[in-house]
Amino acid sequence: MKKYLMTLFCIVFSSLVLVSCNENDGGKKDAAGRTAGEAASPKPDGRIVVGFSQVGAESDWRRANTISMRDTFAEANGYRLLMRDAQQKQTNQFAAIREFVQKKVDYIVLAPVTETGWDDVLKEAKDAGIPVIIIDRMVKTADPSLYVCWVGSDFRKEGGTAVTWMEKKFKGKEKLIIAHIQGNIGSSAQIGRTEGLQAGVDRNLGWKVVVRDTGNFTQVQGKEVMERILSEYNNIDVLYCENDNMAFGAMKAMDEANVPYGSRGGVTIISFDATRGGLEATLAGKISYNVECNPLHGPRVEKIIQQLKEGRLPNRIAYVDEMAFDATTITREEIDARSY
Ligand code: GYE
Repeated sequence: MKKYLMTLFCIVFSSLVLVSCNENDGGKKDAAGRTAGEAASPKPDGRIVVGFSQVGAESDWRRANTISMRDTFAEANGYRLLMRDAQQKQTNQFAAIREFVQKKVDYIVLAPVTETGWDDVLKEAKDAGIPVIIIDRMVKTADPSLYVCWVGSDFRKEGGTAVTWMEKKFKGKEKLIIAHIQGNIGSSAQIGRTEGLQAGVDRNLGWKVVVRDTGNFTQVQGKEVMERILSEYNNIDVLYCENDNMAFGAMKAMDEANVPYGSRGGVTIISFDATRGGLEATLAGKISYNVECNPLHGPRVEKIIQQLKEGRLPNRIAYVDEMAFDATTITREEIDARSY
């Protein structure tokens, strides 16, 4: 009996030690020099104040992301959300972050338009003791401790998924003429999806990207870029389009120019995001392959904030799970299950 009690004591004691080792307490630094920061002091009304610098409202994906953040950080859930729409301009994001610092928000959430240029402004937030959480696209900073963590998609993997599908679909085809409409240059979503395609071009000798231009993730510019492409080329096999909204614009341009695409033959369209509209176009056979990108980051950010509140450091980098949809196999149920 005595032996049994001793063993039990040892197990309990060692697991307590393990737990306290796993959880970083607020003041301690981890390898990246991060701390969980001061536990947020609730404001007089008891709410946690979150400053959110959003990229803009350029796409359906972005709008779904905004709704997810608004729903999660609603007053009814004990939060006050200050959201600022940067209209795709980094300088507007600088101004928003400075405003949040001045207003002494408890947490800053940044969805950065591009990866670089953040060092100074994030240093200001750090000096003010406000933890910064990055979502969606990444930032590159010289000092890794300028933000606590990042959650978003593996954009390079998304590009790779699309390319694997292309390799299967066009196996044995000697020459493949590709037009490529990119997102905001310098954003992680653009960089990753472009790198994915480039890797495919590098290993498939017959693949030629004859035109590559940015449509900044918007429908209007997607259409403009496609009009320019059609004025120069009449032999495009594949349109690799870095989001659904630009694909909608491109399809409009092709409709107007009477250029066939999708299941009617002609141009094969590959798109990213797989929003409801994008999936409808996939089911209709207009977009042949649509790679999912999940915008529902609100609950993920809330989990991070809860961890920080408890003085724990969340994972430095967290990728979300994603899939892809093929026009020949997608079902109505899959679209109906989609909330955005
Ligand atoms: O694909 C696009 C949006 O960064 C993942 O930005 C995001 C991208 C998304 O405008 O539609």
